[in-house]
Amino acid sequence: MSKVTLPGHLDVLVVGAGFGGMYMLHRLRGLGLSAHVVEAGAGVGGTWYWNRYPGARCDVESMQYSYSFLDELQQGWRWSERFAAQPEILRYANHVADALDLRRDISFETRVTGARWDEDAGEWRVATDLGQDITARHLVLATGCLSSARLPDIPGIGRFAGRVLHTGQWPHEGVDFTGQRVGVIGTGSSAIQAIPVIAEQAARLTVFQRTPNFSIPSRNAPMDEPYEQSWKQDYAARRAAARKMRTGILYELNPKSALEVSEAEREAEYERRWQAGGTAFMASFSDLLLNKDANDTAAEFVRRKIRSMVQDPAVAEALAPTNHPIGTKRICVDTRYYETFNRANVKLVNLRQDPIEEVTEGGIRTASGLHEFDTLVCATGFDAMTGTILAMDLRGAGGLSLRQLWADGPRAHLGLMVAGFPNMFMITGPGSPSVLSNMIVSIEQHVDWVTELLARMQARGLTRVEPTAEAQEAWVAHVNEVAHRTLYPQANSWYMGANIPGKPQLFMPYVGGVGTYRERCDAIAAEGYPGFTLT
Ligand code: N01
Repeated sequence: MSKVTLPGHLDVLVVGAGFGGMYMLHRLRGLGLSAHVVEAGAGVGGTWYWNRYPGARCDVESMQYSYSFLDELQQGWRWSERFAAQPEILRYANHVADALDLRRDISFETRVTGARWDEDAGEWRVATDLGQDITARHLVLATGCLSSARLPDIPGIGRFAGRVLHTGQWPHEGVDFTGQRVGVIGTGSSAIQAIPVIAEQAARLTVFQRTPNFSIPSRNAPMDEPYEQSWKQDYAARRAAARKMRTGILYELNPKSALEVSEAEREAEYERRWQAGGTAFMASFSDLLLNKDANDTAAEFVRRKIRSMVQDPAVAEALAPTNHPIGTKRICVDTRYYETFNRANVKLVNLRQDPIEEVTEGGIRTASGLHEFDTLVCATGFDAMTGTILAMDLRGAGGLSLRQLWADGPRAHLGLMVAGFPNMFMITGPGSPSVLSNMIVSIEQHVDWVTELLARMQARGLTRVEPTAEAQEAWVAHVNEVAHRTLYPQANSWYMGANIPGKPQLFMPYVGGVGTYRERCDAIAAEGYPGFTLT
């Protein structure tokens, strides 16, 4: 790949060449602005560039997990499976980059280390790890919500003599586990996808579980052609409908409460959804995330399924989650996850009863003894939503540090902009639906909103935009208030920052729904941006 020269001055600098940064670049070109993307990886695709672990697959159906802004693209591209696997999604990202000729404006293998707002010049001064110093009137952080991989803080982890891998930084050449003894720490979405695939290859697999998770079978299958055609013939209407949904995903929502129907009807609905597969299970009834009694019925259904799939009753009990309402941690979607624990070569270590003491040269020592292996896979998650933004030293007006400003948790207006940080936009930032939604739907909405704002500023000769502190505080309070109407805050999840020791705990994404959020953003634009100062 030929190296692209990073211009010294730009209208807009975009950080990140995942789906957010790629679409942002395309729209900025459309405005005739000089725009450039800086990307840490060697290629486009963001999440799908980094997360190459075995079994990595999207939990939003392929027909919906794709850009909608270009009809030729959505008509021409053909997905091979109901839920696309990581290599195919990465091919899609590269296909889009080719089709839109994006790479000529992307500097790869370059990381933004910090940016400082220069009030006199009215622009950002951006620094990279290659020592570049770029000025840009606007800065767009399209840095992803799950892009700061986190290794566990376990004593001795540096001593392990074998290979230590993180699912979110998987080697590009792949890993052959044949004949190996493998340890996996974690049982979140990444682990639940990786474990069945690793188990088939490895000689022995030991899974270290601290918190069991609820997982629904994906029922993944090769793409059904009539189904694909039904989408393609009706794409515009279906995309429009999806944009109004709470999650940005078009699926059947049952308007009934789980508590208003008979036990038989409830069971039949859960069974039907279980057989259909995927996250739509959480739409079985309207109040599963609002009412604990309703939620308990769904949680108990899944626990019964786990008990029926896992042969050893003690292992089944250890795998059955009881410490959080179903769905309040991101629900997982799997292919033969629970059944994998019936294999003779797979062992579950329940860290609640048998905690880790240390990592040794040969493996992990728990209270009950040493578990030896050759490779340690850490499926231990991310410093979510704020980690990558705060890894950069961002300084707003008057030298205000974002790290200091967010010391008690992120504060942003609409999850899009931060008071005191003029002309800095976040794509799917904290306080927006982001990780509770189909990310591509939310990305397109944010990018379109930012593009429209920049176009209007261009047309009126305006150069500076910033949210007011009052509007921001009102939005932050609203995000918090809506979250507390739900069961979400009852789980120690990464949504709450609970997976990072010392991280402030508050519910970061906006739970009010993609449709409601879009209406709010659109109304603000239509009314001339109340809550923002434009000069
Ligand atoms: O990370 P996680 P992930 N000792 O944070 C455990 C998206 N995603 O990469 O719960 C022992 O969920 C931790 O235990 P606990 C999706 O949004 C989507 O799996 O903290 N264990 C937990 O089990 C998802 O939610 C897809 O007690 C330790 C695990 O590691 C998000 O990414 C696929 C530990 C981390 O789970 C993150 O998922 C993959 C320690 N010291 C990911 N530290 C799909 O679209 C951590 N753990 C399907």
